[in-house]
Amino acid sequence: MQKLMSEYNFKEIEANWQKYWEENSTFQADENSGKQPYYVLDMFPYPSGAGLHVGHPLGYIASDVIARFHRHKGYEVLHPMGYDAFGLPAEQYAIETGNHPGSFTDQNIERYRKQLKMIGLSYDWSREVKTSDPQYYKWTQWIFNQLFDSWYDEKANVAKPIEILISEFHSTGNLNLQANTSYSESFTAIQWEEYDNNTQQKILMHYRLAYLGVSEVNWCEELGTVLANEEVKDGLSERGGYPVIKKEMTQWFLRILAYADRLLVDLNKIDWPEATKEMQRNWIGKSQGAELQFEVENHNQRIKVFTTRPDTIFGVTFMVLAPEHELVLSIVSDSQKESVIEYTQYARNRSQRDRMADVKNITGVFTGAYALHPYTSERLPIWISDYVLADYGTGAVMAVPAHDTRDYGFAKQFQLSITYVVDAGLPLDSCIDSKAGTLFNSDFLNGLQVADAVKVAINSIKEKNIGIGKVNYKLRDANFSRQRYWGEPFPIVYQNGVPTLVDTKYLPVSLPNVDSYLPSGTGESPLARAESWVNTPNGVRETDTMPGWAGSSWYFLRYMDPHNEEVFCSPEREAYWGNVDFYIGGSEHATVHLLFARFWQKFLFDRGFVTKDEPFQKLINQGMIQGRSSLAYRINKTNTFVSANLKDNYETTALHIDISMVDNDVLHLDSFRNWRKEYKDSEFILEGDKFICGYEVEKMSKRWYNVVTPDEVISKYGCDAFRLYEMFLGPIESSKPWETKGIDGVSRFLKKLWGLIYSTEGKLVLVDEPEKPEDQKILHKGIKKLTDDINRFSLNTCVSNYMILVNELTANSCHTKSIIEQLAILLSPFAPHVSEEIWKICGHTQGLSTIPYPVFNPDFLIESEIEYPVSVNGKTRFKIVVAADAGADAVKQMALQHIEMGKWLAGKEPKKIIVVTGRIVNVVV
Ligand code: ANZ
Repeated sequence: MQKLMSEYNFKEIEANWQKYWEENSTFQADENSGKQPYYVLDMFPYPSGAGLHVGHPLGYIASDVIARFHRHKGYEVLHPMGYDAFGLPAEQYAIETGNHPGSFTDQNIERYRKQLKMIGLSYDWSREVKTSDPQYYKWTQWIFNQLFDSWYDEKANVAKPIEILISEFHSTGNLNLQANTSYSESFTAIQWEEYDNNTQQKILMHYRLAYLGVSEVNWCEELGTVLANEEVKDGLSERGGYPVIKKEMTQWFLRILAYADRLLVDLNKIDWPEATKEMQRNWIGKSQGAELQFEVENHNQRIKVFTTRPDTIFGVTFMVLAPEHELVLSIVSDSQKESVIEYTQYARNRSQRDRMADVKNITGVFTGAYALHPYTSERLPIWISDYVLADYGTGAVMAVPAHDTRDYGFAKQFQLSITYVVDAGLPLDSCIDSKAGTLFNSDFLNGLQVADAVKVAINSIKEKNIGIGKVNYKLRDANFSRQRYWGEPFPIVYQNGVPTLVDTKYLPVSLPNVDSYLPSGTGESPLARAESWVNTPNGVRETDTMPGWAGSSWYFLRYMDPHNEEVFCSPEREAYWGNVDFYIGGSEHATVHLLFARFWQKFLFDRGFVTKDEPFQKLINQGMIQGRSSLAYRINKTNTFVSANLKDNYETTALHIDISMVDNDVLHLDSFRNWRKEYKDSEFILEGDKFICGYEVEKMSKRWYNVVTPDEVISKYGCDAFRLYEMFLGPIESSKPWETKGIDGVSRFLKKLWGLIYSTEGKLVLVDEPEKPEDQKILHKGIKKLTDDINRFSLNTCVSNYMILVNELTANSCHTKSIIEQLAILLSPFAPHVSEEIWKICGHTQGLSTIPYPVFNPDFLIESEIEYPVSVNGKTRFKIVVAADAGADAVKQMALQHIEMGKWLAGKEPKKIIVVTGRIVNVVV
């Protein structure tokens, strides 16, 4: 295939091996190999127009090391790659240019694929998926169909087919059911039979795991579109700066709340970073407490509140409703009506995030109405305030200012009374939100500790019939609708207003062509423009599309069986691979992607489509590689720039400049002058003969001119050097800046490695001879360290181990073929091209990717001789080398007979000799 090369020519070596792997389908996974499976997965990228910079491959290289290592360890490895191809930037591009987002996306994918291949990643490219491919989203739609046709049985804690629910309704109505539902009425079997189809369908909608509901969206009248939260800043659209208001719209939802508890508890089953698990716990936000009711004075109404602290019931001094609360308008007094309405309007358009985060601006209005304390009948003024969220708990709180910070701030602001009820040993002059202490001022709770008082209070409110114990979640059912073009169409047709599934045999429902990607202007998605697509003989199609996370919630399953046209993944394939053994990706996906993927997996598990109820067994979050920006300091109001160390003498402004014009912080002046017209005539104040730039470590981005691409690094230093260097930068989980010049170290290492095979004169120096014990010792020390480090996922220290290994073998002039062969296997997960080349030079005709990893043999580390330092009167004077199994007496004799010892003894007898076996000899003269 290629001639032997005496010089380390990485360009040729790397190109040849990449070709070899491709031609031989080296990394194609084979379900029938009889080997144990191991599934290594990267979070698949959104193919953006900018391509990859050196930060992106950090995780890809790390997972590739793990994949290659496991092939050597005898596993059948599945290591696939694909594209999360629906996304806002492509949509935006389509709106601006009128071009189809699909072709733009495909162009970007081309570039990504080319760059990924350049890095020598051992992907099974035959399994590539793209979420925007109709053959892929056919199955995303199919999963939606299953969700639509399922409900959640809370008794059995499992999702079941909707037919079971319907037959239950036919036999007993909903009286014996414990289902996750928003339906609160009861009906009998007879009543069910009497309902017309429309009513039955409406009721069923309250049980389906994919259901239609009403929710508030961000509506921008000027842009005629709904915006994502990220597209709204301070109540204005990010694009254009137009006002954004909240508007109620019917949307699709997924009933993830049915899974809240399992999503929480099962975190204990998986090997994920604790910080990521904690983020999921907080996102799910389970709180245990009570729901209880307060009567409203002179109204036939009750206010229901959720509290985690029913023990503080005697500390309630007022009530607060969310401004959107349904009771507000019916209880407000005439005199307060105007200010209440005004306040409601103000609060409506503040985002939930602002409302939660804003603790400084305490605002609110009195409604003029009073609630009655259920135990003391005391009158409690009812206020509205935006610190109470409409969609959490019941949207109302019993305020206990003495023991709740937000309530305390509110009471102080509006001079409301404060009653302390928990003694936590602290002075009673500020808010005491401690959850430990003894109750006082509290009737039947007096003297109890908080934890016990909570239980006693819940029992009491149950007895009094004013409330129940209750669990609440911060998690909301997931909004699954987007009013966008570039997403999966819903497999839904409305027949007389009733949403009906498009039968699986007619999937995929493909995206229609439209004449413009602009929103329709009425709040409907651009799909509404495709009238002939929308109107079918069977009814009117749903025009919303699915959100970006739909396709990414199950892609790992499709890789197992990507070309199957009958089913999303065959049961045999799924049973073989199980779940992902090793998943790597950025921590920005800690909640949305990872939570929804877990939810879908659990759902598919419940319905018997998969055998594991967690998708990702082990997870690692790689850190970010930051850019190192270069700065030039311009003296204010001039066109003169000053070298970094002189800048303090002037008033300057730092300017980001392109890092390609800077070498070792020294600016190339002509490149700078030619960079932009306005710098053509710049003047420079130099240090000596140089202009030194400042620098800043920050996000790698075009905006800061600090982007380094893998393409440029690989073309200069080679892919193996690039891979080693990425791993060498530091622990995989931590963020670190990129500095291209640091790559010289690994570059030298590779040349040194090559020197074990070819002399500087180009002569092959490998020898076929028995291994020398000292080389075996070096090698096996290396095997042990490397294996331990890979298993601990400490990849940066692996690179130092390689350096030590090659340095020591070089120092020993080791050119023994069998040692070098093992070295090639050890190195192959990190630097696969050069390793393959060495393996070939050693005489092998097949690649080394599945050659067993060398096994550590501790026998090689046993020392045959030991070196003892000999100290005389506390100071080391000389050393002796003794057989490792020599006894203390023999060591003592050797030390005394040593010629050096004669000098110190000068004919006298030593006063004392102590031998610490294996360590040291101490002589006192
Ligand atoms: C009385 C009380 C006394 C409370 C006390 C706390 C401390 P988590 O843990 O987040 O679930 N709350 C209830 N619904 C709310 C809403 N819609 N918006 C804002 N706050 C709300 O917190 C539950 C606590 O947050 C509840 O318990 C309630 O205040 C408040 F010493 O009730 B507590």
